[in-house]
Amino acid sequence: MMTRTSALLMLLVATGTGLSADWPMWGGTPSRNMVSPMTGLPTTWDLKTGKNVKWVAELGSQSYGNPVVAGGVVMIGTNNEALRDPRQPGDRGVLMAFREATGEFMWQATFEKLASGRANDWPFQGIASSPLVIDGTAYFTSNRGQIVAVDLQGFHDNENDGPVKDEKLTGKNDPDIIWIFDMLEEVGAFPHNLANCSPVADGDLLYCSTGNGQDESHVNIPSPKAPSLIAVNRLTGKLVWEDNSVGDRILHGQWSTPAVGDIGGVRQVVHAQGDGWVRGYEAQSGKKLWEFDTNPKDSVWPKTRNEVISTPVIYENVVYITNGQDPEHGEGVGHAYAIDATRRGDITTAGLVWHFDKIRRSISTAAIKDGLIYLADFSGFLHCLDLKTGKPYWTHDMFAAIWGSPMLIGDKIYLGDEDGDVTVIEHGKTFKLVSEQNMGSSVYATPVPANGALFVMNRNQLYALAEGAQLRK
Ligand SMILES: [Ca+2]
Ligand SMILES: [Ca+2]
Repeated sequence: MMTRTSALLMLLVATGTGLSADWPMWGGTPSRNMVSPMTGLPTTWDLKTGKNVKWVAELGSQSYGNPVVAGGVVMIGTNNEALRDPRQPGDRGVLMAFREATGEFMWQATFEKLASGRANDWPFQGIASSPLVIDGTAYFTSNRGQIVAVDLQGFHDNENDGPVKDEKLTGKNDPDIIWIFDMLEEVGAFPHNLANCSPVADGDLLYCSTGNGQDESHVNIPSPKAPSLIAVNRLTGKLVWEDNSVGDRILHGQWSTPAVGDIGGVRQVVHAQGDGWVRGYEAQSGKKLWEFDTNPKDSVWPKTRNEVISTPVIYENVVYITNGQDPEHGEGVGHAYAIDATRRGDITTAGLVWHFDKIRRSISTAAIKDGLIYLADFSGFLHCLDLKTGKPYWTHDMFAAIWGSPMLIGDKIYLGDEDGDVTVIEHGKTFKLVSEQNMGSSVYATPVPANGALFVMNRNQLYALAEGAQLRK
């Protein structure tokens, strides 16, 4: 059980300088700020010669579940096209676990596609959730709209952990399930195309977006009474609270992931929802505290009104968020906001700190450090703004769509794009390019640092990069 003290200790360890720190969730910490104090990571590497490449692991053909690293294990979400077990054939969502030190495959959890098809579970998209790891348990969302808790060590510890003991497959390569919470059965969620939430926790409560949305008609919402956000006890897998402030106003789907932080002395869970609003809740009770509309009132879906896919970032009582649309919808106008989340009620006007409207549609999450905020958009631009005013210092054109987020590690920003380039940029008010490497196929994921290595995923491979490493060919 994680007490506040151990949570604080974990935070101190995670934010300590040097090389030793896991990356146990999307964003590294519950505030989701895409920064790490780690130093000594490579700024150049060469996939052809193997320079600074520690290992490479083969994934499925499409991989959208960003890597997390904890307890010596790296986990990613992908599909089943790199078939590792002939007993589990066909299109499936797959969570794969590898040894952090060597890249050796440890175990996988596979999930058959939902019978309802692409309305709820799009073909070949795999698992698009990043696990949250606490005390040796990994929590993630499957393609079937389930929150799944698994033992990080699987059956490698020779123990069947958790209330679930009747797993059919209990080999070393199989998942040790702790519990499963089915959001379709338990709260009536109807995920549009794919449930993808990367969970976050406060104490014993685990928070997850249900992904509830429209059906294939893009007009009808089959489950308007289903919640957007739920809190589940992470030890028992039982529902604690739920909120449905959106009702039948869902524009499309709900693919944003919640963040947790102390705001004005109140522990809050912050979640961007299907009507394009961001909402803050008292984390333990679920009491709604505030809400903020990320769209101008005269905007019209889908031309100018956006949904929110990026993750809110909590930093010194302010919430930073960009809006945008499903990549399938292409490019368009976007918005970025700084929101004073100490306010209460509808704070669209009263809580506005700044609004940046030179950004295009964005599905990327912010990186914040030293009074600067980095925001990327789907049109391929990386913006560096003043954190307090939202005034731009510089903009860099990547010349390809950006799906992932800028990751600020030490004083270097790492950012991937659809062309497969990972660009490294100096942190600061003046733009300075450090290097650019191509990863061979689209980099939809965000590069993440852990324990002296950089983990970069392309569509079908996961690379561990480290200064001085040499991959033998
Ligand atoms: Ca076990
Ligand atoms: Ca078990």
